[in-house]
Amino acid sequence: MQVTSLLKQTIKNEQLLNLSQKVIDEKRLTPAEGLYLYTHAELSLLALLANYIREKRHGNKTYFNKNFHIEPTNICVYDCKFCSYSRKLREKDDYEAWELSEEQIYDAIKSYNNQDITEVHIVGGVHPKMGLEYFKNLIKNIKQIRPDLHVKAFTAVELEYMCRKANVSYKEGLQILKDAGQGSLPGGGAEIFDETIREQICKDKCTSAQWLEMHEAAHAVGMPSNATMLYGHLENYEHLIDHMTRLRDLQDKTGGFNAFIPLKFRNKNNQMSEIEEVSIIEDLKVFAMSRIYLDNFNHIKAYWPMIGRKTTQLLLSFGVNDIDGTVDDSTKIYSMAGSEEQKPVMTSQQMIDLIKQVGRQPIERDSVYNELNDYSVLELN
Ligand code: V47
Ligand code: SF4
Repeated sequence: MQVTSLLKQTIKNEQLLNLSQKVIDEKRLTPAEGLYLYTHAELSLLALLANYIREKRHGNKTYFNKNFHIEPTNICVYDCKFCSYSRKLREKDDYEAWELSEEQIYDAIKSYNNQDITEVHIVGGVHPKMGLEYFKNLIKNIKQIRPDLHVKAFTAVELEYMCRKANVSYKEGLQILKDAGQGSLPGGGAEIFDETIREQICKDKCTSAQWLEMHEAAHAVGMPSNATMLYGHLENYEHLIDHMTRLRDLQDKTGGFNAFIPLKFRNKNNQMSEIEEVSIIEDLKVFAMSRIYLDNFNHIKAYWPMIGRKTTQLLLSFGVNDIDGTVDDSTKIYSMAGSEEQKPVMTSQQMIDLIKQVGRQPIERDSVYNELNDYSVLELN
């Protein structure tokens, strides 16, 4: 398709016109071209291009799932400067530090026994005493209680620590967890791959190379995963393009990523609180550029507990085709960092309404994007 005469009349910059044509023709942007688009394009052009690709690929389909989280602990050996959630072991009497017992975790799983929930998302702080063996048994027991539940668990940061302590390779560690019943990996811990920024915001946890290596190993043993990108702090557009380029390269190699999830830095109660949160314009830009640049990621997800429901609705016109799940007020990472969603819970009906209100088609999916129910034609029973 040719760039229309309307675009030609509105965009006077020849290079922007050429890049727009390239995106419309589904040709891959180089890092330099991505950076040019990031720095020169109006938000309206990014929206147009991102929505064009989104609709070409998914039409109006907008995915959500029925899930909840378990955060076994917020005690963490690391000290990420943006984290509002973690506490040190010595602060255990602190009412804000928690460590769930196995029984508490199994009770949480059992409390969903009569509900058609399909996924549990398990992540937490990196606790010095919870290792590979502990989590292997935990997953085994969870699967015994609820065999149909998909277990999406552990960021690459938690996994790197577990494997190192257990003295096993990434592949060996992941295979043990897979055999216990783990289905996939969430995308956390990626933050920003650029080493100079990483050094300033989270220098003590797994490196960018280790994060990528862990996900490559997961894909090799047959576990798909997601990828995140923490934006709106010290980074600039070059760092965002570099981050996405490293992910795009790995996706070319393995094809194992399901979704890309930009995460907006929230500034309450952490060591980076002096940094102002970016505007909604920036949010829309980051998501639209993700859709445009990451041509080999099928799904761009807006995680509503972090970005809020209203922005999530807007983002459905800026490249996003997935809004995560019902969550059921089971995660504290974002409420503790100051998100407007202080009690993140949406019923399935609310998720369906949110999607329908902006003219999109609500599709319930499972954790690997098989379509389960099309709520544009079905009524929730
Ligand atoms: O890696 C922590 C982020 C991530 C803050 O894969 C913060 O489906 C902003 O990765 N401001 C963990 N972000 C959560 C995560 C995730 C969430 C939902 C779905 C999926 C998925 C993955 O939370 C961390 C870090 O990047 N984070 N603190 C903060 N103050
Ligand atoms: Fe620990 Fe994760 Fe918080 Fe970093 S972001 S301090 S690894 S809980």
